[in-house]
Amino acid sequence: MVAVARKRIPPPQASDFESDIVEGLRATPKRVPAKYFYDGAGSQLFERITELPEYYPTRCELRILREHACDIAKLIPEGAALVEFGSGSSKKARILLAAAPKLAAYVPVDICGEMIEQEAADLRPDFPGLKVLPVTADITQAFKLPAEAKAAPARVGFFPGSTIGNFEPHEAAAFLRNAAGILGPGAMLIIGADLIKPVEVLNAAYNDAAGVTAKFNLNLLVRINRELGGTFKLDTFEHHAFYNGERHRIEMHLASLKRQKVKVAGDTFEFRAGETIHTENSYKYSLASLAALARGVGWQPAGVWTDRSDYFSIQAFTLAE
Ligand code: AVI
Repeated sequence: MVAVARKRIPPPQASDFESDIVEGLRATPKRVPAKYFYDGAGSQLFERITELPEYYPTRCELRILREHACDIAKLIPEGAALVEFGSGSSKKARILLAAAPKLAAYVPVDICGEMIEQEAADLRPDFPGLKVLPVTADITQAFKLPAEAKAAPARVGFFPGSTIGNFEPHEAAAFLRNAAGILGPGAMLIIGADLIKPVEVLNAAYNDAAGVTAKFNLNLLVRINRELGGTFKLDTFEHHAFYNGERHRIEMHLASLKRQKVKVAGDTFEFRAGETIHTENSYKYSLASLAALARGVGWQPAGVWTDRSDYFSIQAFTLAE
């Protein structure tokens, strides 16, 4: 008898979203990774957050960039390539690109390939001398730069938006280490980081009067209901955001208003009244604490700019040759 090799059919794989959500809801305390906020509706809600009167970070960062673009540009070597980590709309990079005509290339890097290809097409006519070389990649992992960016005399990383604040401190250190590996010896890195400030200002920024941040937080449950057959009743969960002064972070949670059971992806999860799902941390740094984190993985402080209230910072670091 001839043995016939049976083709092994792999079992259907749960998506990362499904396995991360189920694992997070099984954990104690319950948690969900903040990266899942950004579906179509979540991204639009975040755009609205950036325009809220209470949400100062975006306004402060744009102001610092506009006021100090020339000083920042002075640190950028002739012929360098600017590599933006998680570029999105490239709105902030445009300010640097306009102030530093000596840049030879711009490499926007984002997980959403479609969006950066579109942004690249929009940028090219505005900066005709610049090579725009989009890369689709996860910025927390190692990825290769295009040959032209590798061959440039220097590479300058750009990581605005205080996205570094949404990483746990060990993840932030890992990001800085990964960026050093990608950009290589002699590189520079320009980071936008939110600063520690009076607790009332912080709490207001994440509890806006119009309720947009609450909607942004609750949209996670809408997404779980839609994509994973969840049975969350939105009016039985409430947005909670507060500054945790010991850990220098805003914590966002969704609190169950009653004892209840919820189904997600075929599993049942029990909630006590008042029990929360921890949905986001937004770490706030001091100039010294971010510098210490960066120094720990080889980046040396090279420049700092803040707004008049010292609410937000743009910080530059360099790597030894
Ligand atoms: C994207 N990130 C820097 C925002 C922040 O402030 O941590 C996300 C956000 N969460 C609530 N409001 C804004």
